[in-house]
Amino acid sequence: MQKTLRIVSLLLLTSLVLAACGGSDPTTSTTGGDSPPAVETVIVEVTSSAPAVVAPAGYGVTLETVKARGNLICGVNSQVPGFGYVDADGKFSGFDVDYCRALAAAIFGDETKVEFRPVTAAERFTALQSGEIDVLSRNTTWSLVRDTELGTNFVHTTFYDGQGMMVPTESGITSLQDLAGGTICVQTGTTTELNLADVMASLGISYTPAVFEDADSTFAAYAEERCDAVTTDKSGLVSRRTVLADPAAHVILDVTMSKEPLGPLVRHGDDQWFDIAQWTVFALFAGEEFDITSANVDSVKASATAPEIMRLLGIEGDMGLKLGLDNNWAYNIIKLVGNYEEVYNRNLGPDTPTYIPRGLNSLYTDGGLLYAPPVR
Ligand SMILES: N[C@@H](CCC(=O)N[C@@H](CS)C(=O)NCC(=O)O)C(=O)O
Repeated sequence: MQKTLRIVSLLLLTSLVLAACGGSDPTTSTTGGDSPPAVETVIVEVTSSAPAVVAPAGYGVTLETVKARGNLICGVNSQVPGFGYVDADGKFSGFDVDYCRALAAAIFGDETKVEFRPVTAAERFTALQSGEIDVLSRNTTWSLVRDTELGTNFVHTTFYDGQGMMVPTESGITSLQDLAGGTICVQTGTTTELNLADVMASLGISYTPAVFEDADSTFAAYAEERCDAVTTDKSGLVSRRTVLADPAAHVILDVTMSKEPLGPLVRHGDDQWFDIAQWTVFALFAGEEFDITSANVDSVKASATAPEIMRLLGIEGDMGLKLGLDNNWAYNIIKLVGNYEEVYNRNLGPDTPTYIPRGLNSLYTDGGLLYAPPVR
């Protein structure tokens, strides 16, 4: 009874809000006051014991579209080795690219059902807003403006970063102050460009920005010595240094100019899709936390007795169904793509050219910031 009342009152409230916002007004409508205002409301029964949830229009649309299309379209980088990169054969690889594969594994039980769509810094938000891509996974910094005005929602951070500065070793530059009067190469449409202005102004250092559209042109200008330094996320500097003619001839200064929490983002308006994108990140963290890997996930599943592992791997609790997915969603992520540590090491680990020590990107149990909420 209480549940019914709640649904009715929420529907009424929705109707009133719509009417107040210029929807059909029952007192003036030419179709007569008898017809109720059109309310696009979906009632979703989450479980038999849970209260009914009134979902707004838009809820569930993205998953339906992706399933009907038969693949996920993921906006990625193509010029940043270790994060998002396309090789001469058209094969995409990288930490952000593997997130797309994990999301496809969660949805389809097949990590290959994803089309990678390269987008530059300036293009990326429009591509997401317009529906050209379903999700953006491209070293993108979570900020207030991007989370609100751009019509996008960041899911949990996958890589904690900070902005850095790279210079030729032989320049002898060791601090930002040494760059006074110099020229700094920077990419447009990025937080990098904005932070550079803020940090240099606060330190009272004058400089000339040399602004470029994409990573290739930014770093080509730096390689041609058209600027004294190049700035971007430290991960981007590590990455792009590997493709300079002589990586050892360049040094990343020991300064961190900003916080750059990087992670995937989705469009506003579809909370189910947000939850799927977000819990894909958490499944990667949880896999590492519980020592479940692509190699042992089948044996862990066969012998699991710990309740949280059983829920994560779909043995009990219907966790996948609550997301609108199959209960094997997290099993498929770990089996087909790996846990966070596997994804990290494949792309950024000690055996890769783009090695970045885990640092803040360690589990909370190892002194880092990675922490998945309970799977229950
Ligand atoms: N995290 C920053 C910077 C991200 C960014 O776009 N970095 C550049 C420099 S590494 C990049 O990825 N460029 C690749 C491209 O435009 O293709 C942001 O979100 O604005």
